[in-house]
Amino acid sequence: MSSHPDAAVHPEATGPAKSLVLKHSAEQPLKIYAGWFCPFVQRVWLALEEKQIPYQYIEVNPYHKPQSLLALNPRGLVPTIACPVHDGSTQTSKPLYESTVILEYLEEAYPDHTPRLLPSDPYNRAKARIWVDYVTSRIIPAFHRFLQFQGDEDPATGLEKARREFLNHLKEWAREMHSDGPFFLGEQITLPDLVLAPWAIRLWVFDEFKSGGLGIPAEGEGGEDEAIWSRWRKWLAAVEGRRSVRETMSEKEYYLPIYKRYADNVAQSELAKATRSGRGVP
Ligand SMILES: N[C@@H](CCC(=O)N[C@@H](CS)C(=O)NCC(=O)O)C(=O)O
Repeated sequence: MSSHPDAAVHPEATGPAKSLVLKHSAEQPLKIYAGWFCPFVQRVWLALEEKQIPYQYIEVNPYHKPQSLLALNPRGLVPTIACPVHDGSTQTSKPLYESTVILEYLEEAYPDHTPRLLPSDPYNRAKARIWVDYVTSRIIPAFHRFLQFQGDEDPATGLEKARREFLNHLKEWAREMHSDGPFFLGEQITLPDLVLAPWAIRLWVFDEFKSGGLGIPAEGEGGEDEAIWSRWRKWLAAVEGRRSVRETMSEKEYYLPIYKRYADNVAQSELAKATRSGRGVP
């Protein structure tokens, strides 16, 4: 089999994430098969760190799928986890995948680990899930349509439209935030924050690669949207300052070639292809 066109990613985490990987390289019943660069992985990694759940970090290249990954997840996507399962007196493990499913699993399987990442009240919990889903079904596809956009700058059809649609989704999400925050539901970090954080801290890709840049107005320049962008900035500052977020990040120079392939729309990952075909996320 010829090698995947996206397989040339740097083989391991760098910077702060490298230290964290080293701290979690020893054998543990719960294992996460991860790619250091992957925002879906980072969602789960953030939850493990927030909740201080013991885990073993196993780096795999999902564009060069090793048998160890395919045996657990036939689609060969990261994150994939191996969950400890007690079968009588023996301990075995069973696989799980899909970042949001894994997040829910961790919340239920480790009830004594705080912070709780969903509200205790059923209505509020359901409501939080709506905004978790909004990130996956609206914000991320719009992020990738904007990032992978090729073509003109026509305000009605071009890059400007892709940018506006992305920013409108961010604003709609931000409008639902707790008024003081700083996090989505208030003082505590919860799932809506964790599912968006990996993309929020990668917003520099638009200034780096797209003509006209990201386009979120600078402080005081948001016009009628100033209040909502101000709330967004407060949220983003809280997320960027969070230990779990800082410690799961690698050095920017290693993300650059990966995101350049998306910005040039030549990436062949399932995510890139799903964006091109209008399917959203893989
Ligand atoms: N829906 C999945 C998406 C995971 C995903 O797309 N991961 C990427 C890396 S960021 C991957 O494994 N790509 C391999 C491929 O495209 O073949 C989730 O939420 O976990």
